[in-house]
Amino acid sequence: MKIGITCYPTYGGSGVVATELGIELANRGHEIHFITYSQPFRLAGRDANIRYHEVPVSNYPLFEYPPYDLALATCMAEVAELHGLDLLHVHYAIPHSISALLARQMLASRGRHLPFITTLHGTDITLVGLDRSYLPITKFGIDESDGLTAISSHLRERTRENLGITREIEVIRNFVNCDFYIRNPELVRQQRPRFAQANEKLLVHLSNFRPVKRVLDVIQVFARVARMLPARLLMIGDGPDRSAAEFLAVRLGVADRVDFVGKQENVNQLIALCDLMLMPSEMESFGLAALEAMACRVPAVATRVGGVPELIQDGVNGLLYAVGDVDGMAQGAISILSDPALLDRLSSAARATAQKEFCASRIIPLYESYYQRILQGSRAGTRS
Ligand code: GMT
Repeated sequence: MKIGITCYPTYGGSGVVATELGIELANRGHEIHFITYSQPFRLAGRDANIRYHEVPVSNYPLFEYPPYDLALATCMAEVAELHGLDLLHVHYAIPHSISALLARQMLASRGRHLPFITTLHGTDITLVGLDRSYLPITKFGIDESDGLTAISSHLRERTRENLGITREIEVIRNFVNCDFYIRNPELVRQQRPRFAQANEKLLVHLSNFRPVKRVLDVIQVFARVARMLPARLLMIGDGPDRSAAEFLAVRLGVADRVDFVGKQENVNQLIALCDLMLMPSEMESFGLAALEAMACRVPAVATRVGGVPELIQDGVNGLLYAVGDVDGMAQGAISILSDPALLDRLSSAARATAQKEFCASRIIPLYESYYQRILQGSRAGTRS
């Protein structure tokens, strides 16, 4: 198949999923065209079967707000026509599904059908989509999509409840490449001393440091853990709450034990050095960061929100707490880190969950068969 993929190419879960999906599909012989405003960050250096088309956005003095969604629609239609795309797959509804809808209409006026699939990732429904200025058009874009998927059952239900969507929504959960996200003992032996000494436990947090991630809770939990056992914390990522988190680390007297390493490209190699992930989010429609950690044998102490319980089974492959329960999360982390047998049991179960349920090799075929269904339906004039 020839597939056009659009996403937010910068750091963020939906962009990661879209990019990894394109890479996996290209490895399986499909021709993938990324249509985005900059090159997706995990795409660098990979080119077999993958093309990247940058959306040119002109900025005339008249435009206080350059109309990116129109430039994107134009680029989608051009790429689809030039390269004979079979379909477009857009990640994150706003504004991508509306741009895809315009591209479909532009091509229809020339007698060519270009179906598009929208994948919902979370904040496009739970936060941004509920904003009155975006809600009606988000609902319209979703209703008009030829195919619609959500990354968890939770998000499917929220989409139905919040937006009143009644059409079929296919649940295809986040995935991870289990050959790439893996703990390599030799790499751990060589690299771990960069971040922790042999007697210290290494905790990790990975996010875009937005308020929904509650990075201040990460620091609060870590400070409690560090009082009880020798430990260090790796903070991977960047975003609006980073400086507040750095300041809190100073205030709680743990700044010398917390490493803010910023945005990183090979997060798989960093996560695999750690013992435990902290993910105290206010909301996660799925929790890709926890899945990436679990594949590396790093269980997560997380919050029982959104789609997280579809990934983490409390006490089996990680621990779940109420949002804001920093004492509970710290207690849980301490109990895991001070009991090698428990840590080993949770680590093995975490890896097994990633491998059995969320490996790319299992999830990508679900997308492929969904694409086929949409293509057949759109040829027959029906909609999924
Ligand atoms: O919260 C983020 O990390 C960004 C956001 C996005 O759309 O880029 O992530 C959402 O999509 C991820 C990939 O599908 C999910 O794993 C995250 O749970 C989801 N974030 C939220 O729902 C807050």
